[in-house]
Amino acid sequence: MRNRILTFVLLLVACGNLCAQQKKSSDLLPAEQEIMLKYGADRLGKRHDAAMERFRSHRLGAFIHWGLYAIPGGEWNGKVYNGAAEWLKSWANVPSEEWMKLMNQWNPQRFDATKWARMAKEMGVKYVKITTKHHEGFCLWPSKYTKYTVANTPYKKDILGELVKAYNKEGIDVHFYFSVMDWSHPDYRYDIKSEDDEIAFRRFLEFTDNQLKELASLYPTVKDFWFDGTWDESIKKNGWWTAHVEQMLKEMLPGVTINSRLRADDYGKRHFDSNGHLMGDYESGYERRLPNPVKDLKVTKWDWEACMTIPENQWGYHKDWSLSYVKNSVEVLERIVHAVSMGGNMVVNFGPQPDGDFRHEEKELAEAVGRWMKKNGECVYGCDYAGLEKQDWGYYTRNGNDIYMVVFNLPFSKWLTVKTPKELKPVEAVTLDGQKVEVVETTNNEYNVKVPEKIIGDPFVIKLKVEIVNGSVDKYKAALT
Ligand code: FHN
Repeated sequence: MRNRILTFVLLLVACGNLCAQQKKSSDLLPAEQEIMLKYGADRLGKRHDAAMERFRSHRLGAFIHWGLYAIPGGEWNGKVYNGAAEWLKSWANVPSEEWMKLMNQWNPQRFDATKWARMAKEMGVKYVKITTKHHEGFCLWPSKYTKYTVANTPYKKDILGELVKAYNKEGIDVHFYFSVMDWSHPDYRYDIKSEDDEIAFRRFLEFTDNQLKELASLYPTVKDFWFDGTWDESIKKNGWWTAHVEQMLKEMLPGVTINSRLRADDYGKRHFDSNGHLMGDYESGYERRLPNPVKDLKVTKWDWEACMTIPENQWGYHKDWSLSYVKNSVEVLERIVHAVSMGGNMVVNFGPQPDGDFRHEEKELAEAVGRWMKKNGECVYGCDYAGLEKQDWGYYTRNGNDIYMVVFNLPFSKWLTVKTPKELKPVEAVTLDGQKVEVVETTNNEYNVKVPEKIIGDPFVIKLKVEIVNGSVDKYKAALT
């Protein structure tokens, strides 16, 4: 009998595991069917403290991918590789000892943290995510836990420290990108297949803890840790460690935010736990892609942040951008607004040159985005999902009773269709420089908003002031068909 009960219990557990693995992320189970997790989500729903509100209201950030990979810029032994430049070590199969010889060439004479911070300020970004250490293992700070750091290069200086200081001086928050996967570390394992692997990987996790604690104590103004390189089996089999890291950093730095990419639960399920709850503070799976503005409205239920490259897939500096499509500033702006319209943040990536300057295409793009943001930023900062049906002319964003219509596609009719939910009634429409715009009600809860006379080619914004009404005015009787 006892054996039968045991078998039954084991079957239940096995089924629980299987169901957990097969469930789609974000498919919530009814509460009574949820499985017990030690390392699942620590919270249900969004965080609403001041630090998280700050993260959310910023909406626009920049990413910096800077490491040794900037030196070869996608070329190794005369061969140019099309893939992401920061992965060159892997594309060209370069052993770590050889790759790390690039440290002898790390001497970015044109690097000026103050100029970087001014560029970010001009672009209108509210935070910058910096690669403290990418997969290659080279650290932009003088870590005492490895020899592969800026301190052991001809440049010697603490790049990360200089950047934190300069960005903070401009009022820009700094977020730390940190790759757990570290190609330079002898104890890193892609999977755990033996006891030796387990012992080595335990050492590796301790080393990683030390580096993280070091970063948190050397640079206590850091506002966010953005983990990457966390997809390997070795990490998925150590979900406990991912929960521990989140807790450790939150104890050291109250208010700090952590992305979902760090986390794996008891069953190795990532981002969303086996019960469908988001782990970490915001979802970070949207990389070089965005949720569909009609089909994926579920994302408005949690915080999320997307990141994008300017060329197709180059994060670190690649010397030849002609190898893939390069987005123009309007395409970048459209992605920024698209993210905000669905309640997300957008982070635009830059890959500085090995000399410490930015390539001219990046500078020009940052300037163009900045010009637009200066004029139109109020439809981005502090804005959220508006709750209106998407229209072909562009995107809605919302801040309280102000709904922003951000127009990217101009219709020939010169009328912009707006459909509101029953409880919302537009009371006024103006351009951001204050010109009044005509609004005509065409049928119940549907309006035509006139395109302003003077449109100068850029995507433009109409601010629709709305009031909340009880039920709709039934002016047009529904047809009896
Ligand atoms: O492999 C990296 C890649 O180089 C880059 O850092 C991006 C940024 O989101 N993350 C990884 C791929 O997901």
